[in-house]
Amino acid sequence: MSKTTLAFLGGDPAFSTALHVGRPNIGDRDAFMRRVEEILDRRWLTNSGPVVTEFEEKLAEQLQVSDVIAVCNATVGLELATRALGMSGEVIVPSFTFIATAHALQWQETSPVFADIRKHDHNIDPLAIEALITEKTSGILAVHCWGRPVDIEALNVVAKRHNLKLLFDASHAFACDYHGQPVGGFGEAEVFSFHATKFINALEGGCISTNNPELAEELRYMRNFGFRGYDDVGFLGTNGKMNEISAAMGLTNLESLERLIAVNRENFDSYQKAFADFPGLQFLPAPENDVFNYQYVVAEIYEEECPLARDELIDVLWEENIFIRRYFYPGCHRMEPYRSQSSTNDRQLPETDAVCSRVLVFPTGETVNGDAIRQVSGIMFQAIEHAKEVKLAIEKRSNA
Ligand code: T4K
Repeated sequence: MSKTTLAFLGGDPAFSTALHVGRPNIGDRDAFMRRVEEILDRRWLTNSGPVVTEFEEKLAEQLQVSDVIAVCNATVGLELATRALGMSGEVIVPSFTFIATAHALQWQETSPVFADIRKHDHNIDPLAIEALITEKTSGILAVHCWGRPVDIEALNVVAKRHNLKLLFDASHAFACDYHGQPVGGFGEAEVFSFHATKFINALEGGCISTNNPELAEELRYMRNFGFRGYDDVGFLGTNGKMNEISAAMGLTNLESLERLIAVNRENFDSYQKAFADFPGLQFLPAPENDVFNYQYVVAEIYEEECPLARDELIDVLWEENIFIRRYFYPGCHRMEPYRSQSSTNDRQLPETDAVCSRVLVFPTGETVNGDAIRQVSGIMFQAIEHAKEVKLAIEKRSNA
């Protein structure tokens, strides 16, 4: 499996077509095209059309909740939910997440207060939350990072004890269970992303799921400018609607859910095998005994045991056209506008910093298979065999 020369050291790239994290999964193309034709014939393109309604019904079934509100993306979904739940002042949130989680709060003029994570699953640490609660705290926005559910029971206890709203960013966790129950029905509401890179994609899109019909009704009005009926605007709203083509894509992909889990699962297992003896590399395990979507293959590189640092491995792989990623480096608390805020810039988040320095996310999904995975591992083994030359080449480049 070893190539003659690493691209980083002057050879040709291993992959002529780039290997990406987040390459979209695409279900039955014919079914999608049929739906698109019907949408065009119907000339009903958005504003709660029949395909969006069908998508919402199927999602509610899948998530086992009373209500699902489809939205244009998860960021807007989080903004809508934050507002509808009356969250204001400060909301406690992990820093180790995609920046959208924090921005959605800040966009609603609510300050994200960053909590540290647990090393073993990269999720918010319930024990870190209580120390951050002040009289301004109105809620907790927890993220099911990489699809692994947070410790929902512990968060329920903290939220109840301090009378806080509990909202979940479930962007990664579609088709993932917590103790046998689908993520989607916990807390006040949960928000999923159907962005192109997500397990189920609707091109762009998202949804809010809840078991509170009154909250759902308010969210439906809010996503449509606050309209409660014809010419009747009841309160401040925005445009958070999903369009019909997005819903058609979402519905079509939903029909392939079992197959997509199987593909991801097989890739996940291939990665564990191919890297079993790689020094200093540890994969985040899948949750035991629960349904899981395997959408993110996440590893950590422990520099003291690996001949190359995490970022050196990234440099080598990118030259081979293998675009592994170091999500969510350097953590939201080290990005603007949060970095410059006095409340944030002295915050110590040691686990977040450590995980940010170690994480590597590998490509998976339909466009990746066992052969590609073995090739990726072959290159990484070759890179550590030639660690000295790689380090020298990096030094030369930085001095050039
Ligand atoms: N909360 C959490 C925890 C999230 O992770 C996210 C989104 C959100 C909230 C917000 O959800 P949305 O508002 O987006 O619904 C990507 C996605 O853009 C972002 O949606 C996602 N999280 C995040 C984890 O990943 P980037 O900055 O990595 O995007 P980009 O353009 O670099 O794309 C990633 C890779 O995917 C590329 O290497 C190429 C590949 N790709 C991408 C697209 C769009 C394709 O192959 N085809 C495509 O169409 O953020």
